[in-house]
Amino acid sequence: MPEGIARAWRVACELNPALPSMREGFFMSTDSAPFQRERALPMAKILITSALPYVNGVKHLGNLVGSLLPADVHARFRRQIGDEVLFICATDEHGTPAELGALRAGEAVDEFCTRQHVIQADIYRRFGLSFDYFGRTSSPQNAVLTQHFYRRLDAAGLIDERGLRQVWSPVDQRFLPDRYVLGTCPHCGHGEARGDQCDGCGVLLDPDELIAPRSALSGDTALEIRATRHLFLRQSILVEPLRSWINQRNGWPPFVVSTARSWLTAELRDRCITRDLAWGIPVPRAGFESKVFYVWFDAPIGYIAATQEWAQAAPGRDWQRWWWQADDVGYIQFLGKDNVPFHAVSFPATLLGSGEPWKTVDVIKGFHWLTYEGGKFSTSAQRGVFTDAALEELPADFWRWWLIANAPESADTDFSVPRFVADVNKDLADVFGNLANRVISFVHSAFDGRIPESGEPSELELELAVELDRRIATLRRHHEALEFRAAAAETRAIWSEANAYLQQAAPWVAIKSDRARAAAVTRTGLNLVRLSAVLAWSIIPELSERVLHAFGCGGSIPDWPTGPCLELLDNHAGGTVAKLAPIVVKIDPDKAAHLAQRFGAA
Ligand code: B3M
Ligand code: ZN
Repeated sequence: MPEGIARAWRVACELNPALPSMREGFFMSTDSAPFQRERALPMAKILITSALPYVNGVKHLGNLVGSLLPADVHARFRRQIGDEVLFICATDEHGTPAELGALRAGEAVDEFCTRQHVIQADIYRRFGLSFDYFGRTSSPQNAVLTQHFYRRLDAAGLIDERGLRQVWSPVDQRFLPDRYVLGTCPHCGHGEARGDQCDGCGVLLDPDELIAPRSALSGDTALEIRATRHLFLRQSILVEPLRSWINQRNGWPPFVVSTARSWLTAELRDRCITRDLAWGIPVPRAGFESKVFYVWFDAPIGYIAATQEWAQAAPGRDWQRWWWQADDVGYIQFLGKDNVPFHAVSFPATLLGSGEPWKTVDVIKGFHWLTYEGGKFSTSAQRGVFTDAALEELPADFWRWWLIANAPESADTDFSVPRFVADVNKDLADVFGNLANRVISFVHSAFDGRIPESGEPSELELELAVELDRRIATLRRHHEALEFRAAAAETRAIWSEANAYLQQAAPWVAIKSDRARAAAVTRTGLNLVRLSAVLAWSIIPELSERVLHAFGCGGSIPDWPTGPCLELLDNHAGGTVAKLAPIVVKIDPDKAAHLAQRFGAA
């Protein structure tokens, strides 16, 4: 340990007797003990899935923040701390939304899905979502696996064939799913009510309640009610295994636990897992040739199937170590609150009911809604900020930052253009961007772009280091506990701390009288900038990369800092720092007005 640091450390101990990491030999150790706190999930192999976005169209910011983005931030963080991560997602391609989407687009369903999958994959790439694999539930793997689960459940006596009465269209020559039947709502008179729900008054409906029902496909009004047969998963007899499974889980947000429990206490209904659709996974059973599995039966199986796709895409990959007898894997699912019952009850029912050693989820991180200027984001009504439009306007990290800093974790959060613009300008431009650009331009004007080596840390740097040690430990705890808003707030607090230090230490003043002091402060400032970028990388990867590139260390996963900050801040390895163009350009009033006009709720 350099003598200067050792001396400084002794002073730090005097300054702060409560220092957690004050043990003998601390500096010698390269382990991360001071930062190792109790972790929500202490395993080092982490499987992460985001709810699978429906293929039927470009998603809005609410979909992004409700599953995809926090999953990405967590995957990135886990990679930074050295965990082995597998981050899997896919498009959810079956069911009526895909069929209707294709119908509207005038395309064959499979072509429609292929095209939409590519569009979504491209958007997520541009948002920096670091999936290990982005698959499709229409893959052959998913068909094989879904049929496998059906057979296992059937063999276990968990499948029941039951007669139902359903709407038949003579013109379409098919049974119509509830939402394919349109008509007048008996409650509010809305003329475009669907057979499952009225968008006029929100009431849940059955198709036979509609006045003057007609087919959404052909307009056929000569609809009949005919007998048909469907398969039911007998969830009711799985209540006790499910209850004890849920009781063994930890770290779920309270609302996720209560949603799951409410499904298990209210008499759990058997679930119809087949549909009269042409598009979907065929049901391997006599008499079911014209039917497919219900989209919500095959979609979560898609997590496993997409892992198989990933494994088949390159040699040396093993999907089973993530899903089969994988007790050493920590599995976290990210999803919006409407998806909780399917992940906390239905999918576990499939996995447990199979009687096979499949990996089930450890932590379900559910999210509330992002509302849009006081109302609902809506894909069907095209209301809100859509992910493609968002990227046309501003860099991905602007959106990523705001969404994570305002993630709807414990309640709904409202998006509004003025709030978004104010927050981004303040946090990213005034605090983060300003910090990076100010320090890097100073090292160029005063030290030729070289990280200065002279000068020693003073008490000011010691206090700063002690404070940062504490803050970095806190930040890591927030990430580990999946507390996204708190993680963003702590990240911002670290940037502010860095700015406050520079304001106080003022190297641009010191340089006039004490070059060694200016050197020490500049070195500290540069390391603060680098550290700020490393700590923010999971949330704003692109901005962070630009900063790290200036230090010659971009392009790879930046390791989470494990040493004491006093050492980190005094580091002069690396030699030079490249010039850095302003990394965050503020959203000016004209642009803000344009955003308000384009995205403002009319
Ligand atoms: N596609 C619904 C949704 O995007 C559905 C999720 C499937 S997760 C297996 O909200
Ligand atoms: Zn109505």
